[in-house]
Amino acid sequence: MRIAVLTGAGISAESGIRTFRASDGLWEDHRIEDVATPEGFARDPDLVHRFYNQRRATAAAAEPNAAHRALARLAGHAQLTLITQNVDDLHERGGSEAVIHMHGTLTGALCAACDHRWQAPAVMSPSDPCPACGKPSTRPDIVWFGEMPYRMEEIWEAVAKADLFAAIGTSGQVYPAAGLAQHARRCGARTVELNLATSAVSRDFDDHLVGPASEIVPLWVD
Ligand code: BV8
Repeated sequence: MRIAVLTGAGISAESGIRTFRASDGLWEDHRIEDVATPEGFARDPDLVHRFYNQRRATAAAAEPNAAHRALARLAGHAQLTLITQNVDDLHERGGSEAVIHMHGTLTGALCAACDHRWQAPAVMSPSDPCPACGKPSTRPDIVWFGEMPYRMEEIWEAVAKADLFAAIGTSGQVYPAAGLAQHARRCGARTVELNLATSAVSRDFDDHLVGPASEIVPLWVD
């Protein structure tokens, strides 16, 4: 059985990482869309680095929960493609491999001048020189609003080939991730949504499991 799973902030909520909705889209009184954009970074790189330094510290202090660990088990008895919108590394620390981080990772650094990528230090600042070109143009390796998510061809193909598509802990408000359930259905997959509540795309799913991810994902997997 080929299964494609898309996770969102809700799978990490019980690990203590705030979701975007829980913060009602605000951070230090800035709209996340303003902070998580190239324009926001150009306007105030220090503010954006502060935003990601804080999230990097929160993620490093968090532990994977039963939902992350259940998905790692699922890979043992299905052909699983695990796609996440999350930038934390809780899937990997919960035992999953080959995770597709379509919106990048907090542990990655990227040079805005020469596209060099490297392991991000815990705390980044605008004056950090790029280890390749030396320019002070370091940014988090995160896909911001208005930027193309990573590995979309691979994602579209895996979802098209899936027999089952599951979305876990995502509000379905951000595209192209939110369009994956429709794509799966159009290509013949059964679709299931696992969430605390309905999402903006619940109509795209055949089945719904309602409850906290750490309870319903292990039940669904096992
Ligand atoms: C692109 C990294 C084009 C940053 C993120 C108008 C219409 C349609 C689209 C657009 C539009 N205007 C603009 C767009 C495009 C835009 C978009 O969709 N905007 C939205 C706001 C309308 N999309 C983009 O810009 C994307 N790029 O379109 O590029 C392009 C084409 C060619 C060339 C160049 C460009 C890029 C989007 C990526 C942005 N980056 N993240 C960071 O993390 O700091 S998005 C970020 O927000 C997350 O990654 C995630 O994707 C999103 C938040 O979503 P969720 O993960 O779902 O989290 P949320 O808090 O919303 O929901 C939590 C859910 O969990 C809830 O459902 C809740 O019920 C549930 N839950 C809570 N607790 C639990 C739980 N479930 C279970 N158990 C629990 N315990």
